[in-house]
Amino acid sequence: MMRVEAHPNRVVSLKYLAPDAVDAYLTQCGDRVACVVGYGSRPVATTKSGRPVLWVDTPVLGGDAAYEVWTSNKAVTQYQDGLMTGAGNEDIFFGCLSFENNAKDDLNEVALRAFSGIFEFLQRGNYSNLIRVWNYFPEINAIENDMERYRSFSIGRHEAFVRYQQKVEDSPAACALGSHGGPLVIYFLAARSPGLQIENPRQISAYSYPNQYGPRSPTFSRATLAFQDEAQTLFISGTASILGHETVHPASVGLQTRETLVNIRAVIEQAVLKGFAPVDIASDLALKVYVRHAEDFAEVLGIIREEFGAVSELMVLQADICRVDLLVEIEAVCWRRAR
Ligand code: 3EB
Repeated sequence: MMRVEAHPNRVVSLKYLAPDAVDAYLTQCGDRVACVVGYGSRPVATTKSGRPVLWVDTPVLGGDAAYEVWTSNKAVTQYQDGLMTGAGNEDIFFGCLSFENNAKDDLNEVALRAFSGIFEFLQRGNYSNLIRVWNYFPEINAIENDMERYRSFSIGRHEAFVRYQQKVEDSPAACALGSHGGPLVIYFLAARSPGLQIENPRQISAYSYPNQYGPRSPTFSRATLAFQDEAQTLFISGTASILGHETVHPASVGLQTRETLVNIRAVIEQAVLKGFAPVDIASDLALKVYVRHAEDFAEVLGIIREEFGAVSELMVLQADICRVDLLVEIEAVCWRRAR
């Protein structure tokens, strides 16, 4: 079998793959595979070849299922401890957690437990810098015990940041989306070297949102610039049609998509001001797109192609977004332009 050479300048690389392509790619990457996440409505525990998969129950638009595969440019060692599985090497660690959210547990308790586990792991080990966190859980906009579940989640997450003395300004890049069922699923990237937090001048920092969006602000940065020199990688949080702290264009998925792409460009521009090399959108960008209503898929994709051209890595999921008036959210990873 042909081996896929590691991209020498990429500490982590990302591919979005259809189910029929994932096993060949995993074989080609061998011991450099650090994290495999699966999406779709029919959960699977492993790929066909037996590689464990962290499953997120969200429909894939343009396919039945899809896989997100993270590799490193150096071999990783697999890790398992209690509720966390993962893989890492001397530079990076990917961790995966799933928490059943029984009716008797408030989601804020579950989120507190989850993030406490993450911070304890980070403080014990060699990877003290949380770079990027992905959060998925069902019924994100549902009201439970008089509180929207996203807001409950934000309370528990915030409490963990306080207990483990994390400054909110150092929050990782993140996203939080509604799955169709299953547990609270969290996966994260941590690194040995610190990242640089990037904010968007068009938006108030999420950790400073006024409390009309919930009693505790979400703890995330707009982006994290990770790794040094040629390996610089920008992890852009879930980005939406928000200006200041307010949702704009609540009734138009097309305008929301355009505003979101302007916000993504603004975040990249801020990173460039802080020393990131300009990005070649066609070859150095991966986009993961969430649309609230599946029927908006074609319109959203059309606008992305119009604005950004043929993005090499792109996946579109149907998911609920954490504000009821948001119809689309887009996250991105940008690698430094090869010279
Ligand atoms: C926003 O900008 C849209 O709670 O982790 C984006 C990214 C959003 C991350 C999170 C929420 C989160 O506020 C929502």
